[in-house]
Amino acid sequence: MSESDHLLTEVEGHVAVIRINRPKVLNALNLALMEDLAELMERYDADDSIRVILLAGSQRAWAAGADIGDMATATRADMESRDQFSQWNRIKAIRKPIVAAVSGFALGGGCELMMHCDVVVCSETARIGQPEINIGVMPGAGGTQRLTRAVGKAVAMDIVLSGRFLSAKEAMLMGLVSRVVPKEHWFDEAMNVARVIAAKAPVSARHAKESVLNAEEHPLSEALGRERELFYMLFDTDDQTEGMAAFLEKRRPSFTGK
Ligand code: CO8
Repeated sequence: MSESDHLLTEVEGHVAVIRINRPKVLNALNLALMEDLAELMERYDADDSIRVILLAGSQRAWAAGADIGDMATATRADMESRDQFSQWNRIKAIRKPIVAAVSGFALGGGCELMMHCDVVVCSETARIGQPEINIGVMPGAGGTQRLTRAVGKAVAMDIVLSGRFLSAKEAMLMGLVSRVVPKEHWFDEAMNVARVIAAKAPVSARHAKESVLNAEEHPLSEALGRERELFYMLFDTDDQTEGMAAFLEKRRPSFTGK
């Protein structure tokens, strides 16, 4: 495992694991961490040997939000000149699947980071929310938009305006997380999901991710048009030939990402 101050990384097969590591502040997200996270993710996105990125917090906290200490005395001009959302845009642009392993607090910017991930595996202990209103601000990294698209207006309003924390079970019922598992399995189950996705055809995974995300951003007819294009493009890949041949020959496919 290699180590920076706030992010720990390791690679297992085709899965790159990044762990957020600021335990003293419950993995609060500061500018330097977000910059390093965006850079690491871009590096893995460009690395052909990596097929899936697994982003994890600790058992106690996925991330308890943006670092309040960094913002407490900031003015509007300070916040604008930091241009912190450019790091979030870089993470949004990652093309490979990102699996989130979430345990404990996923709050504010932590919930927003979770919503930037593609498959969210969540411990039954998770507490998820957008409590910015408790400290005199509001969500700023997509919390009012992605949350509303995921859970609908009435529930999003409740979460954003009351600042209450959801249990993992509630979040699951609302479609905000993909799976809830017993607390001792939160990381292993996320790793299993990452391994399963890493065994699939990588170009299919990238195209499928793009297409699902298009549902959030584009009108239906436009997104359907792009889906069709992405589908056709896969017929130019070796992995389509291999996948279908393997099925007909009743053997496991061996995907190369070509
Ligand atoms: N920032 C900085 N420090 C934090 C944060 C945070 N977000 N959350 C917790 N900490 C620190 C605490 O100050 C405390 O430090 P110390 O031990 O030095 O006193 C330590 O972590 C442990 O926290 P608590 O003692 O409070 O632990 P509890 O178990 O009692 O409570 C809670 C845990 C409920 C998670 C509580 O710490 C809490 O409410 N934290 C703040 C949650 C919050 O308001 N998050 C939203 C922040 S604003 C935001 O995310 C805006 C996003 C905008 C876009 C993103 C831009 C980057």
